[in-house]
Amino acid sequence: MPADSIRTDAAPVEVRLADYAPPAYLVDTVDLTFELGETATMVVSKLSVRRNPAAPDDAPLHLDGEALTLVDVTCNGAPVTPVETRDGLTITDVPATAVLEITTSLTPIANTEFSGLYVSGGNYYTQCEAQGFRRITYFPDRPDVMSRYTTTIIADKAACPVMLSNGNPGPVKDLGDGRHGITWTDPHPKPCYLFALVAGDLVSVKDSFTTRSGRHVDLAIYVRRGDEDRCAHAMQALKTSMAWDEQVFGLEYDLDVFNIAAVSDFNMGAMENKGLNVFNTKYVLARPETATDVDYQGIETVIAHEYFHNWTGNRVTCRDWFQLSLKEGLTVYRDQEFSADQSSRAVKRIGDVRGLRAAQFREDAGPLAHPVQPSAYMAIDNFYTATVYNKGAEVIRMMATIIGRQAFRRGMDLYFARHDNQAVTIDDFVQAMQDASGVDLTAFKRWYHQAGTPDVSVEDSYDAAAKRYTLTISQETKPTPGQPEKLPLVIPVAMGLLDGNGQELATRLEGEAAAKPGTRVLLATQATNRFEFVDVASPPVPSLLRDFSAPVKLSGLSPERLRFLAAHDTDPFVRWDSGQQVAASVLLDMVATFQQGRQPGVDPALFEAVGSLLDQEPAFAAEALALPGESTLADKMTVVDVDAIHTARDRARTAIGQALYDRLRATYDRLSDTGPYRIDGASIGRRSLRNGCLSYLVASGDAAAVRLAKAQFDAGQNMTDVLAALGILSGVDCPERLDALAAFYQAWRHDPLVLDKWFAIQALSPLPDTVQAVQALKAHADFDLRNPNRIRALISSFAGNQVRFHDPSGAGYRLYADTIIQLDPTNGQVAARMVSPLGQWRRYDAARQALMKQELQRILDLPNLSRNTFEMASKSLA
Ligand code: B3K
Ligand code: ZN
Repeated sequence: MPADSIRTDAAPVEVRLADYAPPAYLVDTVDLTFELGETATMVVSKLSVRRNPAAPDDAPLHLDGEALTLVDVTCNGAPVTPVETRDGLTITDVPATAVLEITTSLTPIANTEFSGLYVSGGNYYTQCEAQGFRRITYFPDRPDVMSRYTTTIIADKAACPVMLSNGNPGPVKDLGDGRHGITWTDPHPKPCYLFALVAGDLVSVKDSFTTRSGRHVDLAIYVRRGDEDRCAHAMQALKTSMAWDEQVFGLEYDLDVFNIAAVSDFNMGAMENKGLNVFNTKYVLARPETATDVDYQGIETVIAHEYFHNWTGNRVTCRDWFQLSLKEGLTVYRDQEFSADQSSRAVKRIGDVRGLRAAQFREDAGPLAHPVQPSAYMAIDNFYTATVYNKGAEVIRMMATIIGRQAFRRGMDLYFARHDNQAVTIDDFVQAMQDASGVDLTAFKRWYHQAGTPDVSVEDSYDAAAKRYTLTISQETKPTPGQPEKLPLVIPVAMGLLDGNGQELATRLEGEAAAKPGTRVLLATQATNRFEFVDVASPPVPSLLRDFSAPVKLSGLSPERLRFLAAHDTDPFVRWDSGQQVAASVLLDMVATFQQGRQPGVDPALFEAVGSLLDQEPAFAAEALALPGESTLADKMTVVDVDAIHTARDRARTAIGQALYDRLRATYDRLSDTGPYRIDGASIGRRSLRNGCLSYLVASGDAAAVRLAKAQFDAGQNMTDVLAALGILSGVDCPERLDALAAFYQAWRHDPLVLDKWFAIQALSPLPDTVQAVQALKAHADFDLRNPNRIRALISSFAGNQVRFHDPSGAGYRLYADTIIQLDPTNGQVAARMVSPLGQWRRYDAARQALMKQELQRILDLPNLSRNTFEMASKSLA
């Protein structure tokens, strides 16, 4: 199997959920021995296999393999001649129980895909999810094969003082030939995607945790020498996560060690391998001078996410990859709840919904729309999507809302009691929730199978004489690729009614014995549902979708009512969201005026709204102060007008900056005395609001504000404030901008994570020459097409720069597609995940559509395209 990965010279095949069949053989134990070498690593794998009673008794044993050199295979000690297939080996006549021994040879240094065993910075790392284990040895690489692993690592003592794998370690033995070895034993059965090996010259930061039942756990974070002083936050986050999972879900850690290794070449964020999480350095390393508040929060969340997988994913895993959201949706829900408990729940929810709308709603509206449980794929790595992760988390959240938190906890307990050490399905999870709550979730499950974001519209009327209030909720989901017909979903609408003074009214639905105070949940289950409220003393304003109780698009409330809710609602999410909707409609009116060839003014009500936020709680105010982003506005237009959106938003920001200059400056000054850097919610909120004010001050066009931003940059208090100032300056054509960019580069050129920020900030600049700047940065000595973080920093950030990516010349698209084309031969997974911005072509004008499609076609025309990129580009063009 000489190819580096599966390429499309062999016709790509679709894998379908409907074709699921149990494996012919199970593997009870796996005994691996690695003799590590960068150019030649020998892997000996001893498998005790047994025929699966759940499979037909004449099926042959299939072992997956990719980019491997097979050295030898024996069965019960006798040589066998396997049949080599396109994707592995088939061995016939394997007895009902047998020991297979398979020897393969690898070249980790040549592995540029970062899937399987690879080398980064002279050290060895593995990544096996979803299908990397087959790039290490021949094996039934599917999650329903769960085995107990023993892993022996033999390596050069000097090159690899550290040798890690899953489970608990044995003693290190000196082999007397300059090499040493260690054996790790993992007592928990696991699928091979959770296998991990890390070895090299690494240093560690250590700590410990005692579980509530008294197990002592040694904790360690392994990093490259020099990075030891950036691990404290990650370690704290780990300990907090371990305690939280015990308190909230009763889940304890189950090994004597928990290790984390950080690597700078990594395809995604992190990986939950049993007892040995491997992390992108971006989600481990932080010091106040190098990492922003957003980085700190990202670390806390991702550390928690991977730790929580120990139960939701590892102890109970997926039967097949169509069940991916079983572990990912649930674990995202768990990490969201964890993070909400660490700071402001409302601000966390606002951030999560922002992310959901930007990534998942857009995915749902485009050519790559798919259900939370997809039914077919070509390359499973393309399905680690916002839909599977974030909409999957929303589906879990809705279940918790519908059955109630206590029943949800009972459902979790039942799920673990039933399925510990099993590979199960989404249906199994929902069944546990149903059995624990007594609530029939059959109709609710449609959320897993139906793609698309429902449009929910409301109408209401008030009968003053009868004191009756009628609320009508209608829903419709537009067709998505392959799903022309949509059915109604079970939508939980958390709501309340406010009187004219913004006081919460107790509510009583017709037929209910007593009125209920505060927020209640209505279930909309049909195309149209009517809810009749009785004893409503005065005409109410409905507050709907509190805390964003369902992933839907809501419409139907008048601008006046939205303004009222933005000012008065008791639910902070609705307050924020209503304010954003009001701002969006003001901006879209400006866009329409531009399109008619006229110059719009800026609605002074916007100044009032922004001004009234300045005295509010800073973290919330910072969220509410920011105008909806250009992409958010684009999502609300049938044909996106990137230039009009950019100009309208810019002009509104300038007008706000000018109208509120003194108050913004006073707020900025009031928040300036922050003391030493602290990473709690209140401190983050203050920095965030202060930088929001700075951004408006500079937008006003005042030269003194530019000097203020430069002074904040020069003061260099912490990376949050430095980067905020740099970001603001990078959008202004002024000498300070060039000085700051040059100084930043000089200060941080040897620090990869900080240098990523330097690349990203330039790619995000709204200045007209950004396409040329990005082109030049691609040729910069520090740009590295091998490193996914660097590619994401420069090229993916650029795709998020709406006005410059969509440059009418097509130069932005070309540069973007060129990068995908250059990257695909060495890292198809990362290349494929970059395709989607081009797939948004339907939303633009005819000229841009043609240019975007042309680039997609150029990608598709390549010979030897990876299966991953083929899937993304062909679906995007369809
Ligand atoms: N489970 C991994 C993602 C693996 C991605 C494979 N292409 C990280 C996570 O979700 O925790
Ligand atoms: Zn995950």
